[in-house]
Amino acid sequence: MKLNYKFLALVPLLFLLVGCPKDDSTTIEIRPFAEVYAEDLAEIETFMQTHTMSVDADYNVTVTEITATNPGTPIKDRTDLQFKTITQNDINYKLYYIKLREGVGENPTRLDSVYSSYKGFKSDLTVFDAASNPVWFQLGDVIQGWQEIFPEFKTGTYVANGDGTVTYNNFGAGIVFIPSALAYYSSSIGNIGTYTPLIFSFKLMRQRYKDHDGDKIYSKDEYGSVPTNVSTALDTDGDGLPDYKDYDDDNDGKLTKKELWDANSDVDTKGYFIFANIKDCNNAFLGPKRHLTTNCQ
Ligand SMILES: [Ca+2]
Ligand SMILES: [Ca+2]
Ligand SMILES: [Ca+2]
Repeated sequence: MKLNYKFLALVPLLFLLVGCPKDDSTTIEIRPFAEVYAEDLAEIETFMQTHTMSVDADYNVTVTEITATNPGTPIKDRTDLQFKTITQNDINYKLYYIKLREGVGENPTRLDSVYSSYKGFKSDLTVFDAASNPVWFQLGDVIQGWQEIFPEFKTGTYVANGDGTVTYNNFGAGIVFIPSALAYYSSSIGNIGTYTPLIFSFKLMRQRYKDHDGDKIYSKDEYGSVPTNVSTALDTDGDGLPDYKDYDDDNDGKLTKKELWDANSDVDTKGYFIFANIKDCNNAFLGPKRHLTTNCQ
């Protein structure tokens, strides 16, 4: 078996974008999604029934097994436990999570970058990866479970202390229980075996909106509605390249950025076009935005 790793600089295990292609000599059996999910869900729900968690003042989470000498409320019985349903492979995956604190700043979308500290562990409490100091990464480069959960949280505030350190306050913090199909599934990565549900506690300090095609419209705005699934991204000209990756959304030969500059479209303090203020061909808001209309330059 050959593994392809795409490394981001100076980052630990979580940040691997992993492919697991077959080579000529090895056949990898991919198990049915429904069969694996049934096992994963049972493992996750059993874990939540048999374990309890504590949270310190800085939102560090400690999970321990419930025993006679270590009693506690099962995670499954916590009133703040909730789940998000992710539908794919004809399966409604339950992504259980707890919002310890939502945060007070911005919600990233799955297209954006986040600055996060985290701890990842398996249901036997083995920690396979952790970053106690926050690190940046693009959600598009990491496991799907992260792309799904981070948009549910907000960033915090931060102050520079003048000595090179920064203090973060009121950041989002949580824990998430990820079925293997939303993680590495059939791949074996480090000490994460195949078909392994993963558990993460995490904090969301900051986020950065991305502009994939450099047209000065944030990807989150070009995507379409609220990003929930990559396959729903808008592709105005139908060329297979979604608007957020397309320099010329309406394929009229004039760059999106140039169309909007020439029309004196409003920009924010960072020079990005204010999406809500982009007008249509008639300088109104009644029709499709001007850069999405081929006869309007
Ligand atoms: Ca853009
Ligand atoms: Ca396109
Ligand atoms: Ca155009």
